[in-house]
Amino acid sequence: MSHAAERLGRLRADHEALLTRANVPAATGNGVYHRWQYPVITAGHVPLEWRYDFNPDTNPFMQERLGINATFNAGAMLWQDKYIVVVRVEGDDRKSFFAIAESANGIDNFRFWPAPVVLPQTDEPDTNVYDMRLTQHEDGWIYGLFCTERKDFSLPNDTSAATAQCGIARTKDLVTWERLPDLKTNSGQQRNVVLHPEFVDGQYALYTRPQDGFISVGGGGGIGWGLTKDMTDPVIESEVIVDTKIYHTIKEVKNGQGPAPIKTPEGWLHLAHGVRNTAAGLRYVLYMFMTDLNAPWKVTYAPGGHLIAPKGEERVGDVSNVCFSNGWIVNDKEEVLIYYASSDTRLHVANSSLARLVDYCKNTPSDPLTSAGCVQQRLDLISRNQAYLEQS
Ligand code: M1P
Repeated sequence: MSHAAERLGRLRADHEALLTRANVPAATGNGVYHRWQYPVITAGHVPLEWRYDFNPDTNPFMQERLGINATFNAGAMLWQDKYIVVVRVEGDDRKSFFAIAESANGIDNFRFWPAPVVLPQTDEPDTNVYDMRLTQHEDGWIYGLFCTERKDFSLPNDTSAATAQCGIARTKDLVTWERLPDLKTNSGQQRNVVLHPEFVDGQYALYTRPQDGFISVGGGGGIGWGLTKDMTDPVIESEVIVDTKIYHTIKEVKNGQGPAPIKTPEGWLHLAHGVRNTAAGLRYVLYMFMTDLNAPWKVTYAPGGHLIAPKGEERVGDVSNVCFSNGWIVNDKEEVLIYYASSDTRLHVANSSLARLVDYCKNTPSDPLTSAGCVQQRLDLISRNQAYLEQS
């Protein structure tokens, strides 16, 4: 057997072992959600035929020809009884693309579909695309909203200058995608735009994230909300802020809507990311809030602090100290699987339930915004516990 053939055999065996590895629940959680020991998708999960030239004549050393750097920030949905994630796959060349992987239980054994998503282009081609949010809209389409990044030609000599806007595609089968025009708003740039699953006042409703620059949101105050009549000509004339950034909180620098919200009898459940600055750079954590069933732009419950923050190995990666989520799934048992990425490198799952997440949102005290207020919250909890222990 040639060296190339023997090496390919070993690569295949290792790949299959990774794909079929059973996931294991992590040690006791906090009662809100449960982490799992292994990431659900890593760069190593990407099919070998996307990376290697299998022909020993053209690849005698069986070298990786097109490497994969990271697999992260995935949209998610149930599709034909399978848990589907639309993964941001990033090549060694830094460009991201979308690829779908599926699993029978949503916890392990994810396998990519045979080929990446072919995303049609607009008249202004994307340089880079990432972070697709999937929405099964009541109009019958599945929409994928994502960030389209292009060179900022107003700064021709700055090779880092970029612009971010909301790209839009839709599909009925997750295989063939129709590209729609990019979203137009009155904000300079947009990222983390998400389509609400229902019409509001007969219009499409979108969560936005107005921002002045590519990284800095500047005057853009938080997660926004706007309406558009037509997704084939998507224009938002005015945005209101649903959830603002606030000094000395987990969302002091910026925030962004995660996946499309989940409808419950008690309101819409939202997952979002909040960003604060530290001496070691930005820290991204996940947090939740709920909005009114009939007015999804009005916050009804805002639990203080983070839901999920990067922990242990999750803290290290290409962009360290980052938790980010743009996908979650509710199954028919009302379990909620939260797909979150760590440090822009790999994808994890945490499981919870609608009941637990609603309880979390309704009963976790809001951030009192001062140390003295936080001490008072602890004192109240301690005295309630003392009273409970004395009478039980
Ligand atoms: O690197 C962390 C995240 O940074 C961006 O998010 P935001 O627009 O909120 O700053 C995105 O590029 C996201 O993909 C990335 O995970």
